[in-house]
Amino acid sequence: MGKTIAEKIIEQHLVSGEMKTGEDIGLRIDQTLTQDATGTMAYIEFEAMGIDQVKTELSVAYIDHNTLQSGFMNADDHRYIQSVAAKHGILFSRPGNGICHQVHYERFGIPGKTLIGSDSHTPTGGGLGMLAMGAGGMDVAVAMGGGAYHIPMPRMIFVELKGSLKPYVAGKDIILKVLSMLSVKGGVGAIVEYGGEGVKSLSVPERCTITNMGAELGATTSIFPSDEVTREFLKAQGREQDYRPLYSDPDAEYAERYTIDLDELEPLAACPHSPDNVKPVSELKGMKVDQVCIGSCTNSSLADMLKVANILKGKKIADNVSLSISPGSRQVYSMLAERGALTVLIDAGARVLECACGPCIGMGFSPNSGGISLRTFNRNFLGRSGTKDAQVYLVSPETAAASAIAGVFTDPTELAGSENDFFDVTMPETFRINDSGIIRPLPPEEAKDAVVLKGPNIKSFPETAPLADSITAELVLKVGDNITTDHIMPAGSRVLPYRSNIPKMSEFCFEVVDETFPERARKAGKGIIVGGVNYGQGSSREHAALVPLYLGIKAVIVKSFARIHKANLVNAGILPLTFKNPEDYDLLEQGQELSLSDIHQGLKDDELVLRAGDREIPLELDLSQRQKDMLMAGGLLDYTKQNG
Ligand code: MIC
Ligand code: SF4
Repeated sequence: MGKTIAEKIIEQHLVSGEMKTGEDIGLRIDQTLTQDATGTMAYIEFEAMGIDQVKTELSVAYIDHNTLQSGFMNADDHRYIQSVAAKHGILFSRPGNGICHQVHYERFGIPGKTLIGSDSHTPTGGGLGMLAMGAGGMDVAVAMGGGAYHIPMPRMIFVELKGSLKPYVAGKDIILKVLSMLSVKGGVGAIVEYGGEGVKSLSVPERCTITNMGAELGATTSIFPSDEVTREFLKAQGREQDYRPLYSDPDAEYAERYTIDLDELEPLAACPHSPDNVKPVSELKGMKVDQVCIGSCTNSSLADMLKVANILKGKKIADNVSLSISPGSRQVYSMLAERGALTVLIDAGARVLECACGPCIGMGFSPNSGGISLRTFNRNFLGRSGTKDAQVYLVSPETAAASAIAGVFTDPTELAGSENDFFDVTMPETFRINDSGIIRPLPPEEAKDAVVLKGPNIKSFPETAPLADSITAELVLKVGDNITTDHIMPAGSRVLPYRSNIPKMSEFCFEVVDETFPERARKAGKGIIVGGVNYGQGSSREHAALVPLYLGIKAVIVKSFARIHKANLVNAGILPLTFKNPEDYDLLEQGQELSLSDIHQGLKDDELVLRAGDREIPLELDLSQRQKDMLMAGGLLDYTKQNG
């Protein structure tokens, strides 16, 4: 039987399990990446494992999230990560060098290799033909130590792309189309593979926009073939030797198939507050816009920025609009300067920011009250921008730029025919290569004596305990469907400086849903959370499990989970349970006492009974043996200590 691209890479990296959908598989990991907001925890966990040098082919520590330094905290974290990286054989990408995913595919990604990163948008690398997955920080720590990465074997989804895009329609519109078809939970447990004639017309950065936002489908990852376009890209990055062709077999089997006709596609926008709430821009035309933000790991490539410069050339942004532009990497930034495009952006009135996540993670640029913000980013969850009542729309760079000039939502295809080709947006023959923003680690013999520098904001890991056989606890919070990790553990400039300080972070837990939660959970001492479908979608931040652990949460009972968050709960030693009959969700009320007994036996049988007053509610567990062992031990760190 023929194989898909992902199956070929999985087969080459399989260290345990069988490649049967849903079965636990262990994969050898070639490369890892971390960013600073999840990195401090990941390296504290790595240090706890007592390993001198990383065992991967390549590990890179990026600083790109917490670049607002309005106190010592972020600067201390950067210094800690830099010193830990130097000591343990990890490359360090300095603040200002760019967003992890953008820099990684430019300078390090290799088709056919496996990559895990402590960031949910790590699948961006799938645009280069890598098997790239987002993971919790602890999983990344284990992989750096040479351990396998475990996932349930995904089912395969095929998206055939036909034809080619019309001018001013973008890669972003393709993934928004896929989101409108599959929804934010349609990719859970799946790998989305792109193929068909249309693929050839898409550049590597366009492919990376699509695989990046595969995270919003809930997919394990997304992947493109590695073809001549990939070769040309790697060659232009001075890395042709990293190229290898990678295609699916003609008789590969897929669980689901979809087709998108690129010729038919029009500019789209994801409306508040979910990336799958997609409408054609033509329907939103004329709506007044307050803010436009261009950048993020989804849309900050050189070509994206040059397309924006072409639209802005000789124009001025509307008086009612504030426009931010963050180029994705130092390479992109310097090439914009070299070509004169930076001057065009500045002259048009853009506020050009450093190469970092910035507004995407609420590090500045929060919109005005009730503001309408058009962003080329990947997430528009409630409150993520830092302004709770802001209305955030996700759009392509073309739609963003056209709307910034007009001051109202504008369909960029209306610009077709006007002269907008000042800058050549096709891929350059060679990119500007300057890796001075990457600091190499110390040679192993020197590394032994190197000191790791820890600031006072770095607090220890929350306490864990082996799994109890029975739990009686209050239902401290009942939430609905599609709860994101941004709901559970908000980010933004107020909270991100405390990523290595779990006690302080706990003050913000579930803030957007219920400000009284942290206080109530602390008072209750022990608690259970109940939720709906796709609980924990979005980011890979393990803080969304570690903080509830710190607040005494023992179990989370939901209709269904998002993959990375469920794994993070297990890693933290919190029981992830699902309703056998989803309608039983309606029987439970916040504040009531719940109890679970015979948990150890239940773990073996994959079912438990929840007692709520006189009711008995059947629950299910869908966990691998390794995950059950982990829970029994008190989480991944305790499990790793016990099992070496
Ligand atoms: C995000 O886009 O939500 C983040 C911030 O990059 C997160 C990681 C984090 O919370 O640190 C992600 O996507 O995993
Ligand atoms: Fe950074 Fe935003 Fe990308 Fe997350 S989604 S890595 S915050 S740019």
